[in-house]
Amino acid sequence: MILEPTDALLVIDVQNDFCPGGALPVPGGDGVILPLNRLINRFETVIYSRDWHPDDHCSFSLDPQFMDGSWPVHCVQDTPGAEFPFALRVPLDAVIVSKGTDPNKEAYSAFQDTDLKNILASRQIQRVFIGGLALDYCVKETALDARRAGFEVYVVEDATRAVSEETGRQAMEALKAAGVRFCFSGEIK
Ligand code: VGL
Ligand code: ZN
Repeated sequence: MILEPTDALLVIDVQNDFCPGGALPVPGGDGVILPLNRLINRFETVIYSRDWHPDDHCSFSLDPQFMDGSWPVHCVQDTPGAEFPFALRVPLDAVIVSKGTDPNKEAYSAFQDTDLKNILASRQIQRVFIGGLALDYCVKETALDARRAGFEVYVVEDATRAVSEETGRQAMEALKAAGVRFCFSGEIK
């Protein structure tokens, strides 16, 4: 796959709390950083999303089940857990969209209540490549929304990880059924 100026890379929620040692660690979550760093240098358009919750967000549970609706406190605005890992390449002029800021609403997709669609439209983006965390939640919902918005969508398999194996498998099925394609970072030239 040869990159075009109308391609964008979406780096979804690569944040300390989703990496090992964080509040809601995704198994092997920090493994996405290396392939993403390589890709970040190659794309003209790179957009970062971050989970950016108020400290009373509705998804927070005192007895978290580590599934939809029941998460530990994570990615609270302006805390170290919400920051990008030091090892992740983030240019000074990076475009960052914040989501999950409404205390009463869960928001997995980076399109939900953000400017993402307008940002992509203003740059005439046609194809989006998506990596980051987690495959079974925010990457999945972002990819589905990107399809609904009419983009050609690739999830970069080696640049994403799932919270659980089971829901990760289900996510891949759902994505394939929606016309989302999968590729490896090494195939992107
Ligand atoms: C996410 C669980 C809770 C994600 C966000 O970014 O995939 N997962 N909040
Ligand atoms: Zn969250």
